[in-house]
Amino acid sequence: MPQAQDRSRRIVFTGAAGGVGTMIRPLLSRLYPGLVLTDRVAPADLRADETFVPADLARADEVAAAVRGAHSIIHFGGHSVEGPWDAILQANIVGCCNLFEAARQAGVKRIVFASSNHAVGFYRRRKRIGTDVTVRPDSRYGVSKAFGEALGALYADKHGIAVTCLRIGNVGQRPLDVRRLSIWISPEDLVQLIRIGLEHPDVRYEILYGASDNAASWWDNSRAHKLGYRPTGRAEDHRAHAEAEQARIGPDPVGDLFQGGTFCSAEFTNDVRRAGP
Ligand code: 15L
Repeated sequence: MPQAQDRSRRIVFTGAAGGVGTMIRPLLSRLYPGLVLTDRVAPADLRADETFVPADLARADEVAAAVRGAHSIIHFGGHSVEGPWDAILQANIVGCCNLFEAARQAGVKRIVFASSNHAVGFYRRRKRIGTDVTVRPDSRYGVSKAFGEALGALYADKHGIAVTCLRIGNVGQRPLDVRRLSIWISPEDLVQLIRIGLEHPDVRYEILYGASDNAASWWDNSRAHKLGYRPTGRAEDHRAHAEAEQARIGPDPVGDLFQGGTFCSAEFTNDVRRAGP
């Protein structure tokens, strides 16, 4: 891992009150004292020593106010599951445009963007994929994450912002089912990846998989390892729990074929032989 850089630099964390935001906020605050939190509503357990700036990502003026004076941004805000187009458009597409543009205008140097495995969810489970594959989104949500990755590349190449896109699997204390044995990431490992995005001197534009040390992984995460990632979570340590949960869920004839699971089977009207690489 790179050594922590000057921690007095202002770092803004969007989505601080969301599910993943709530899990990693204490770890991030410890690493980066003075972290500025933003979301539409304040986290329920906001502490006196934490700074919160309310902002709706769909409102350019509010986003600009939230990122003013920032050196770096951890962008985890937005709609975090599948939803109707209007919700995805506003929160994730307009929201991402507002965020990257406000960052450029504010002179932000680094952005870590929470992308998702659903940008590539239609790859088959028997495929091992790297970060250089064509995106194959499994949902409107997945399309919005692919958009965010593309926007990140534009701002990296055109404006020199160091952008790291984390294609996050599923964050939690342990894998929830058999699919998550392949894509699970512990909060601690996710924070390691965020640190690489905020601190590693070689970052210009990176796509890294947000996964712990999972024996059943579908992803080649060698670039993350090259940048110093040393995950400590091991999905296999939780296999018995994941299999017991899976037995209760039952089969999904479409979702079980593809990496994105239920995001693929939802609204599916195709023939499975014609779907996904
Ligand atoms: C995601 O991207 C979602 O934010 C999360 O809610 C989970 O659905 C996760 O993917 C997953 O694939 O398990």
